[in-house]
Amino acid sequence: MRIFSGIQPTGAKHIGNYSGGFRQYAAMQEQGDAVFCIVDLHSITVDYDPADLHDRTLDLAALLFATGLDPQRSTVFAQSHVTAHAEAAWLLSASTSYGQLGRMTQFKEKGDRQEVVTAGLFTYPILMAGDILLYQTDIVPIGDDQRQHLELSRDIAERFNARFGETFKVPEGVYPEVGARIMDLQEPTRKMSTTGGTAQGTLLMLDPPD
Ligand code: ATP
Ligand code: LTN
Repeated sequence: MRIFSGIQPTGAKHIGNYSGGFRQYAAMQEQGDAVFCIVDLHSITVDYDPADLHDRTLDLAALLFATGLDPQRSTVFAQSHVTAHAEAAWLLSASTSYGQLGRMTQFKEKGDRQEVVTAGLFTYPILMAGDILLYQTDIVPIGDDQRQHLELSRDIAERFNARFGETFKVPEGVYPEVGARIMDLQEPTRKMSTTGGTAQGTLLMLDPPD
């Protein structure tokens, strides 16, 4: 069984990421052939500093190993090192509807916070679909906030298969039974997030115990 997930090297990682991401990754690597991708190409869709992104990519790899990913068992890599990800995004963009992309709530929320809304932020879910479909993925461990993107990935795979013949496995999302969406501790109507939450309401994985 092929397991695949991606995680962005932006922002400090918080207990929401731990609950929906890290915790599931370490548990799932026991169940099959697991591949984890540090999705640096996703992180350039919002404003970023190149040197900082480089450092954060390495820091995130360290955090993945520190929380239990075993490099002997799982494959961990940076998305930009495998050019097929960018290529797949272009090819799959021709099987993705514009209307469906416009309904993505993450695009609307993140777009509202940007001074300049890039085309990359809009097409971001196609890059994610390519990540998943390239590896003939069976299951994708993610948090509930990524449910809509995963459904879009499934739709793209089905549309492509119907048009060109069976090519891609249609992936299933796996969400934790408890803690699939940890809310901000100050603004409990929003999910905990370093990009969209409040600083006081976000508990970081590397915060000191007190
Ligand atoms: P943020 O919102 O903090 O910027 P993110 O969702 O954009 O984070 P990642 O760090 O790539 O980006 O997310 C890693 C994993 O953490 C994903 O599977 C995502 O679904 C999950 N996740 C993110 N926020 C939460 C949350 N508040 N509760 C549960 N899972 C979450
Ligand atoms: N969009 C996700 C990160 C992500 C991902 C993926 C998750 C990029 N590619 C493939 C699972 C599978 C996010 O914002 N957390």
